[in-house]
Amino acid sequence: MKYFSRAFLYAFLAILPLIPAAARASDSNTPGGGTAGDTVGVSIKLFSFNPKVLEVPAGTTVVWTNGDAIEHSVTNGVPGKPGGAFDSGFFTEGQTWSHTFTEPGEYPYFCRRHESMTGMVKVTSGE
Ligand SMILES: [Cu+2]
Repeated sequence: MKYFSRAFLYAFLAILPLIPAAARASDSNTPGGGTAGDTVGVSIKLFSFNPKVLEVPAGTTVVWTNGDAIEHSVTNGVPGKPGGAFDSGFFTEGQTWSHTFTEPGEYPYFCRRHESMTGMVKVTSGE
């Protein structure tokens, strides 16, 4: 009897670390926006945003990942004329920055340090 209870305890301890991970995965699939948008990634590599133009439904969280060994920013607006809707500040290789788009519209953005780097997020109503 004692053997079985110990085995059960070990089995429980073995799966314990998996529980928070499962909870996190579940949370990331149900953002507050409540649309099908979920989370979409944009990669930054070789001084460009990929995809350069991204169309998402309102409520979507966009995550930019910097794959360059140099700092970049994701700044709303066009070079020399920031829009003010969002600005990541500088982040470097391996780091991410995310923004949730709640209002439909077109959101151009650029990198403050490299003016050739531009991109666009088009947010649709999601209906
Ligand atoms: Cu840059």
